Amino acid sequence: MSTLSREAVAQLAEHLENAELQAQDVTKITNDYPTMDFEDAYDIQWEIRRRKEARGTKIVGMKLGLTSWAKMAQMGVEVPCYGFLADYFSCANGSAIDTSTLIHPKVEAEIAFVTNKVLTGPGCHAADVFAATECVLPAVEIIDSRYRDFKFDLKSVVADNCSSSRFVTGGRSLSVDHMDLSTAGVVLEKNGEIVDMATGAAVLGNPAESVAMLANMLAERGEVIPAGTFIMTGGVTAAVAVEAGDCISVRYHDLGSLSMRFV
Ligand code: 0L1
Ligand code: MG
Repeated sequence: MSTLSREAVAQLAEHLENAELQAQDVTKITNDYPTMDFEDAYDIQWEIRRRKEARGTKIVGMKLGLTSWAKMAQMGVEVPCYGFLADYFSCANGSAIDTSTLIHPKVEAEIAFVTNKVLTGPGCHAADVFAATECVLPAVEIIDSRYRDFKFDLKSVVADNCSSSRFVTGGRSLSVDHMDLSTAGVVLEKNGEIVDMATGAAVLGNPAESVAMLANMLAERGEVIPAGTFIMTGGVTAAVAVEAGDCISVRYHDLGSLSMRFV
């Protein structure tokens, strides 16, 4: 049940989107709206999405955040969240990412899905996801919370599009029949040194569970995952802070590798 007026939702969406576009950090919005609920938070996120689409920005995918137990514990939250990916978030594999447009970026290694059938909740489960998957491929998310020093609570994060900022994908796509995602290994290197390793099981036991969770969460708003949706399922590794001068390289079992540098 929403608690915020339409005016407050619109004003908070403008506030958070401006923080993103101007790379200016802000304090968490629940400081001023302590009684706002999750429906309000998603209302603000969907209003940010509507604002971007009204200016001609295309939505090119969805992301789940906080889908690993380790990351939920690190951030002090207990449930995952979802956000959208805008066209200008997409950066080519091997590209240089401009940190002057970001506040305090961090990178996360993820496994992404592309669907080929609509997925509808409630009750969507991993088997539905496997049956509706065109391919899986590697992805690296660059998160950039608009909140000062990454200090937030989950409602504030949801309103802020779950810190979505940039992403890199590419590598090699595979049919989900040809790999066991839960044991697929990922090695994350920063400036030539290994900083984290994980397997797909870090994400809810299997990243397909994350896609099912997205379908079930969208159903609460009467939304579905359309066929052909690119979905990033959440970090298998911890989020690693980066700054200008850093190079990131991620190697995936069977799915090739991704790299980027920050300038
Ligand atoms: O993609 C993510 O897991 C990030 C979710 C938002 C929380 C954060 O900024 O760490
Ligand atoms: Mg992520």
